[in-house]
Amino acid sequence: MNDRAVIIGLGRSGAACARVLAGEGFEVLVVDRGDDARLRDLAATLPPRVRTQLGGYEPDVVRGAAVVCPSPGVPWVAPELALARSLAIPVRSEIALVFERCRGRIVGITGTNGKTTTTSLCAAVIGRDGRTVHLGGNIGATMLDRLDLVRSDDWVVLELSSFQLESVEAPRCEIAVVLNVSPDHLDRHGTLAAYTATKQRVVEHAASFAVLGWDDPVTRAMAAAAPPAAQVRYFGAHLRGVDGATVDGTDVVIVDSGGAGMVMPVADIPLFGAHNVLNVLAATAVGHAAGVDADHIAAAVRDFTAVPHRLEVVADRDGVVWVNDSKATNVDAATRALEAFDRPIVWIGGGYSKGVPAGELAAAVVGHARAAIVNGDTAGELEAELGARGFHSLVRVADQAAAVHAAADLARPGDVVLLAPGYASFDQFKNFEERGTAFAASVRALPATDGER
Ligand code: UMA
Repeated sequence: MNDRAVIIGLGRSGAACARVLAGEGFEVLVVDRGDDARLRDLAATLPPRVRTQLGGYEPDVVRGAAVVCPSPGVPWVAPELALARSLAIPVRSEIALVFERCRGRIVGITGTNGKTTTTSLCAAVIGRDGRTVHLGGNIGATMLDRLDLVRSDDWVVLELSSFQLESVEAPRCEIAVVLNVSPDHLDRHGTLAAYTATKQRVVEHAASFAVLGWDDPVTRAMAAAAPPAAQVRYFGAHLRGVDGATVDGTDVVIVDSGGAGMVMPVADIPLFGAHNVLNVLAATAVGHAAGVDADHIAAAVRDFTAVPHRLEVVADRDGVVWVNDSKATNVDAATRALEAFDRPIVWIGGGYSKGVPAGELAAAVVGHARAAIVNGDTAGELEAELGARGFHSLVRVADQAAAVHAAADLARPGDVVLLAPGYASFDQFKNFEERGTAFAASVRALPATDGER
């Protein structure tokens, strides 16, 4: 029997595939276009049966393999994957293998923004009454290498990115959730329609429930794609005549068969911003669909703490609150962050462009920020767009470390300094986590003030 597995990309998911397939007796080859200390360290942790080849690979590396596993960062249309398909070699991503093999009850959460917070909230809500919950997916924790721990009555709560969904033909979730859709990853998916279709795939394969954002016309319309066996629930600030979770006056409520049941006061939600109220509504609708009662849902939300890099307060110095929203890697997320505060904002933004023009982000900055500090690859583009809108409280610096110093000079007591870049991090960092961690470190390293600024 041919027992060669070729894994493209030595990241978190590639390493998980390598460990699992080697454990099943495959001769595993992991290739990566990169070659650096991180990759070498990770390669050294893999089982002896796994060979690694760093620093590039031939387009026909898949030839002779029994299975090919691409990392999420490998475009689904990459030539090496096309070759595998033409040779009838199965192409299976880590997350596709999870869907094929998982015994548990899957809740799959996708959408452009709010995925990680909502996924974490859903896991907390479903686990609150004592059920076993496994949390993973795009959130950073691979699931394939933990499937042994999953029993059939356990819940598996997965954050699903468009990159991951692209690789799963039938993402069958017991509860499928699409939060919202706005332009992102157009460099990978080509068009907004293609990106939207990828997200809609979870709805098309929902087994029991589809939970959809009501306030976003794109996700609301996805109800038509749900199979007859799945019930549709919504979440949103203004539900009309449908079941789900919404706000009634000052309270989060569950609407079921037209009747409303109290969950908790909105004021008790321990997170910044109107978008986080929506995330809580989504988790409430999911919890209700999973059979969790309102008291347990409310208790889980009350005890929830912000996920790192998502409107995370990293310092409160001399009356200035420093907030890390490094996960705001697109216009929509950065706009929501800018809308989340009722105090003056010194905004830090700019980064690696994914092909979305800067105009809309500049307009949001003009609408909500007192001052802006731009840096990174898109600094020039942002400077031009902000200038064109008559916004001149603007400083352009080379990199994020310099931006933190500039912000310290500009900020006054009562301000928020908000890192919500609106772009990916790859111009200066490995990923958004590294960017957020570097931001927090730069803030902590600022010299102590003498109060005279
Ligand atoms: N690589 C190649 N050839 C390619 C593309 C990539 O060799 O054509 C190599 C890279 O050099 C890299 C390796 O592949 O060394 C791994 O790359 P990867 O970026 O696919 O990363 P993983 O570490 O496996 O992480 C992936 C997700 N990354 C992406 O989708 C880009 C992680 O999501 C996820 O947490 C992890 O699997 C576990 O499921 C991160 C992310 O940025 C958080 N996601 C995007 C987002 O949220 O916007 C979609």
